[in-house]
Amino acid sequence: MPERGGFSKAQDVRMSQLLAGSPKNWGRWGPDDEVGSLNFLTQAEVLRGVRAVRQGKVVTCGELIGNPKGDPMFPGRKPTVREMVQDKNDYVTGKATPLPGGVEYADDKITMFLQGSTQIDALGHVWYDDHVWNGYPAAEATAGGMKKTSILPIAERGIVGRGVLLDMAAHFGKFALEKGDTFGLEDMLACAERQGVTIEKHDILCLRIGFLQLLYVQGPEVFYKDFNEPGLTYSTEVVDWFHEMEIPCLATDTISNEIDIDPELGVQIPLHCALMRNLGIIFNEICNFEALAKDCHEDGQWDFLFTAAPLKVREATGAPLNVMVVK
Ligand code: UVW
Repeated sequence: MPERGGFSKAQDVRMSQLLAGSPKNWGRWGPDDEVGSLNFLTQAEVLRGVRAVRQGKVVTCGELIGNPKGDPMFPGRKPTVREMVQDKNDYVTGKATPLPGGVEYADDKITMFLQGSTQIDALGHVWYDDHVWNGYPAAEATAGGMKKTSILPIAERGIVGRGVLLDMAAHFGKFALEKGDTFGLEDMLACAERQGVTIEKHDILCLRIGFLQLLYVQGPEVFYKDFNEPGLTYSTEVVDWFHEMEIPCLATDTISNEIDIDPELGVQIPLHCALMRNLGIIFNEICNFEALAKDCHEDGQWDFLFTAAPLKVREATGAPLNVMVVK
């Protein structure tokens, strides 16, 4: 068994070294699988999620697109642009002609990064060692569009099961975790205990970090300076726990679902590699858990039916959606 610990920043750690002995679900659901750990969400698991519905409350967890205060974006990506294509003025100026019967309509379009708001990553979105989820060669899988492990199989299947929210920011006594703040498995379990909720096998794990809300408070200049999102940190214990608990989906209100740059190792987004690429866990990013967390603090119910279905975009690396939970 390859060594799984003992690495340090000084060693210029490669992901292939770090994760050499890390568990993998490749082949577990056959050589053609493209939905990974969503396979854990069987009909029985959907019904377990339905049993978490006890009040009939519906909360949506999509982030606002086109927020005048800015859309939270991974550096390098461009904000979403929504343009009006036709409005009432076009009829007034004669640019547009009413439909037969005198009906008029407005139209618009958006240009956006598919990863530029609340979205689900395709399983092939991130890789190392030239292979994406399930062992597909990255060169073939991603050539000019995702030929394998695109968002489409996930969009066709949908994500429905029992979800649990952990308010990690509140656990640390903060409104929001700040750049570079990290936490690990023990913190998540302590948070669950404090909230009085049990994380069960096959649960969809939702983490509130609060960090993206700081964009609206601080403004983009301060928010993006020395950008290093806070979040869950890589460790063998974290990876083994996700593996043993057979977690199908990790949803957070940050852009990357993990601390961007590991403070100990200096590597970037190792959990994308260990959890998404190796275990096939679906990443749902840039959720807005503000309303959900507020509601959970008020009624003490931290579990719910979690439902999500990204848009069916052909060959895409990810796709936006509006996550919806029912309590
Ligand atoms: C990267 O930033 C590379 O990915 P994600 O949007 O999944 O965080």
